[in-house]
Amino acid sequence: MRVLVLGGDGYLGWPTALHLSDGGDEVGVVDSFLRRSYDEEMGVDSLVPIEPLEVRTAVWEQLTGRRIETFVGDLVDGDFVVDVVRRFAPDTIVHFGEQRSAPYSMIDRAHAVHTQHNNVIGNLNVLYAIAEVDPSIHLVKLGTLGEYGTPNIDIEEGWLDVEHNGRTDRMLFPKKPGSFYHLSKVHDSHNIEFACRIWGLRATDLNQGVVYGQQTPQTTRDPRLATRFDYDAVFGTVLNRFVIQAVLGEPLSVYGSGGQTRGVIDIRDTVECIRLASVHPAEPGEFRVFNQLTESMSVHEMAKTVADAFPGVVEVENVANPRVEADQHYYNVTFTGLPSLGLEPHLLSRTLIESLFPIVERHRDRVHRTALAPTVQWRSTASELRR
Ligand code: NAD
Ligand code: USQ
Repeated sequence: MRVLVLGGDGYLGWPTALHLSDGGDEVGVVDSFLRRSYDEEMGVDSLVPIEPLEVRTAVWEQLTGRRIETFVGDLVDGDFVVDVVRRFAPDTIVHFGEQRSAPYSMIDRAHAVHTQHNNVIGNLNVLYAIAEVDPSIHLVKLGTLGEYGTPNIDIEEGWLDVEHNGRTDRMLFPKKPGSFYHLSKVHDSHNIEFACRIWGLRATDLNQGVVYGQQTPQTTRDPRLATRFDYDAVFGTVLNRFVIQAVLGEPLSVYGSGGQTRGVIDIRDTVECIRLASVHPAEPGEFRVFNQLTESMSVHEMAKTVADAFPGVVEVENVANPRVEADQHYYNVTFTGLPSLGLEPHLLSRTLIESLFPIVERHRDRVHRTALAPTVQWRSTASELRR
């Protein structure tokens, strides 16, 4: 297959590009390096040092003989997107290329507008490029489990059979997301479903849970192939942050009571899910949705799992929740699509001990401890950022 990975310089896009290239696919990567510019804006850096994209691809080619073509540009520029899709002529486009932090989107008006403009317009340009260049291209789009929120009913895979006043229909599952970032994903999903319906495009929307981990079998072949690992309160995700806090001897920052429950997934399972979705494409006209998680647990259980696995003393602290979210709720996510395609999940407790604690120990001196404390307040329309 020829696979174009949008956002291929990011935390998940880079290891996915390597995983697919290693499996024999012809891979191209598109990125504007927007994520690297957020580091400068926030005054932080990935815990694990990362090389520029051209170094990464050169090292991969030296080691494997496999070339990854790179295209540097902005998905918000529609002409650029059409040009790349025409030149690379992919069978599959995997779309990771969005602003992906909920706290970043909630800083203030400018950051909310940037997030929705970047994500919604970029995705719309991708849909137009596919429709104009080759409608048979399969779009594999990274959505998020948080699109659904925490409804008091089972969460189905994207669609819901509804009976109302004696009539029935199959509707998109109702969404109640928790940030302007998560809302941008809902808007994307609606635009994709519409494009499948009107132009007959084929798409898989992967509603993925919170990812943890930093290593895949490909990224560990050379330190220069490492992917990023974020720990700060804006871009760091909960499990990665808890691991870093445990190693540094800082208390694990459980927001509120910690009863809020989320789906989680190991980075090695993320890249494999993308491969599985790509080799088993949606049908023409089909808007297929998979929920992409391997375990679900409350934030309190996540903290306990990290504390139990860590070979030392760990303190857990309940801090005032900067977000607006339910912390006592029903949560039952249907998750059948990807296991039916053959996914065999990794489990959190093993990954912590075998991979995550040693990585953090190796790079602990790079942590800016002040960046660990949450600064973005959901209830404020203009949060103060501490640097
Ligand atoms: P990331 O920020 O590390 O990577 C995203 C990449 O996309 C970056 O390299 C960035 O420069 C690029 N990008 C963003 N906007 C762009 C644009 N307009 N043009 C070109 N490139 C652009 O994020 P990630 O953690 O790798 O997440 C990738 C995707 O997966 C996102 O869409 C995110 O919403 C989704 N996701 C992530 C997680 C997680 O826990 N990390 C969980 C669920 C879903
Ligand atoms: N949380 C804590 N303590 C922390 C950090 C977070 O208790 O130090 C809590 C949050 O309040 C939230 C949960 O942990 O309830 C998850 O927070 P997160 O920052 O790990 O994840 P989130 O903001 O939801 O976003 C991340 C990724 C995003 C992806 C999403 C998947 O940044 O790109 O879409 O996970 S999901 O949550 O399933 O929508």
